[in-house]
Amino acid sequence: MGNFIQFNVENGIAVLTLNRPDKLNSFNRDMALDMQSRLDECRENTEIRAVVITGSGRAFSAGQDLEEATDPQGPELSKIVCEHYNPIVKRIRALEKPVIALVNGVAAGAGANIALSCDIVLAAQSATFIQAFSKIGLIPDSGGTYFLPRLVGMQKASALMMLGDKITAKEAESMGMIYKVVPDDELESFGLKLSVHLAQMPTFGLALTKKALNKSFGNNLNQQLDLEDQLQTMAGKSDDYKEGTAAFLEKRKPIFKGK
Ligand code: T3D
Repeated sequence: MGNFIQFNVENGIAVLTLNRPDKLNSFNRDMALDMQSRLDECRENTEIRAVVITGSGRAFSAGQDLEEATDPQGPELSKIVCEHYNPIVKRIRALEKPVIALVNGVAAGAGANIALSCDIVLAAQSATFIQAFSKIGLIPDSGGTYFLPRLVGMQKASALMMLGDKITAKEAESMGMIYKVVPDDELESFGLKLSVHLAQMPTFGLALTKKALNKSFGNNLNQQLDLEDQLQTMAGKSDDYKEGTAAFLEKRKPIFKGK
């Protein structure tokens, strides 16, 4: 494994830091494969109950490394999409733990859309988002055409994707693209505090919530009600549900184990 993803696990939180700062954390093949392995580790390690993705230096990620993409010896476009980005996005959506993106700077192309595939997106005030693909003649990938219209509606998504405009974190927050903007110097501490809070919540229930949301836009109401019934039955059998209700009735703080 390369060193393009810094990986730290502490207090039940895994922090994945995209780490090619001199290239604005743009993804080359090694970095994409490293990220996939680290996400697998997050899935397998039961100590990890929440996952944070952020960038080192001044960017979150500038998307695909365009030097690699245009290198005749490099991987071809279809390989980049199928072997680099699709497996990352699928892993983030399938991970039965909350994934929080801390967007510390510019998030462009695949970098922006990987952030949008996370469960909760926080951005520093100075961060920006760019659907950069149209500017170089590509179509948005990494799940962008799936997530963005669901987040901001078809009209805004079309304009952002066709024009490739740079938008501020505040604009992204106002249009519902991200959860919250945080002052630059508070992003890390605020993000970690939120992640610790999530990791101490009933994470089994959060995983089932994610499952329900993953299906939400594809199902009709009846299908979604059936799914809620099925998942609620599972949640109701969890130790966390027993603990949550017992703690409420005993007027004490619950201790959840994610089981
Ligand atoms: O095959 C495929 O491509 C399929 C996959 C597609 C997925 C995609 O993500 S397509 C979209 C790819 N990304 C972009 O088009 C964004 C390109 N970058 C930019 O537009 C700008 O760099 C930013 C708006 C992100 C930031 O601008 P700025 O002015 O703050 O920084 P800069 O000076 O442009 O970049 C700093 C350095 O990073 C610079 O290197 P240097 O000159 O200091 O050695 C620049 O070349 C490098 N860099 C930035 N983005 C990329 C990159 N190097 C390689 N690939 C990049 N994407």
